[in-house]
Amino acid sequence: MSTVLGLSTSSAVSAYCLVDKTLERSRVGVSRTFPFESTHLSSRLRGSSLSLRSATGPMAALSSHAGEGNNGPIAADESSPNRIGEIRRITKETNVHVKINLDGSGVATCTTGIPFLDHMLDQLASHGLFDVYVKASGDTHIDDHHTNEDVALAIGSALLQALGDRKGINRFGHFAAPLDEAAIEVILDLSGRPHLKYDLNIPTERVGTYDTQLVEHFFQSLVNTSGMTLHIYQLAGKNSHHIVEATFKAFARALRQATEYDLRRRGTVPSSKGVLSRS
Ligand SMILES: [Mn+2]
Repeated sequence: MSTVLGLSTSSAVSAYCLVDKTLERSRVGVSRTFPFESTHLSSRLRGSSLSLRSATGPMAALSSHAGEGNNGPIAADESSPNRIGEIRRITKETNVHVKINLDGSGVATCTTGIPFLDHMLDQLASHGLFDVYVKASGDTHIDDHHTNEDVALAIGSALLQALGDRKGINRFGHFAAPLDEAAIEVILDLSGRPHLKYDLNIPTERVGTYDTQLVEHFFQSLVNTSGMTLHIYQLAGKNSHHIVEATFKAFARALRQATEYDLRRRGTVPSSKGVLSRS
């Protein structure tokens, strides 16, 4: 009974409770159309229908995969949890609330007080097909540094939470994205080990009001809390806006690859050690 709904594990149940409680006590005026509520239910149902179909044989699983394209959550087995992470991070400098649904549909609701960062987080949702909610307020009267950093730390922590035990995922992601003259390559591993190789040469100090030094700091912060190995290489590019935007697009696509399920894994941890952790 509970396996039909994909709720046979305690982590799935706790994720469900977490979201419901959060919606009840939310202080940020989440509307009734907030994507996490609807996609939560639909992903459970879609996941369960795939599980039932895959039970008829491997070819049925493959055909249902093809029918869904890359958009649907591909359940590794009928106990796949809902992969939602939620973080509230409150300091004297910032107040950040982040929710990420890895099996979303690309809905972005991002207001950080930093317009260019909102634009980049929209890319993360749209190209990663994640539902991304970010509400942040911070000491931007000083500069954007603390808010940029704390948003990235919270996104990394939310990713870590959403990934759970990482069973059945591809783990690795690799994508190169062009944007006109710019081309950026991103290689990542959801290894549990934080490491950033950052090789961008952004020619101007700012894009809009956004300090381009904050791009590296954003990814370093995200890497540190998520436990991700991330390489970013600039293949080409002259326009700062294009370079940064192509970076976020390539990152989103690579992260989508890495977080999606590998059907042949059948729900096992993609590591010869049998565990992917941050230690
Ligand atoms: Mn743009």
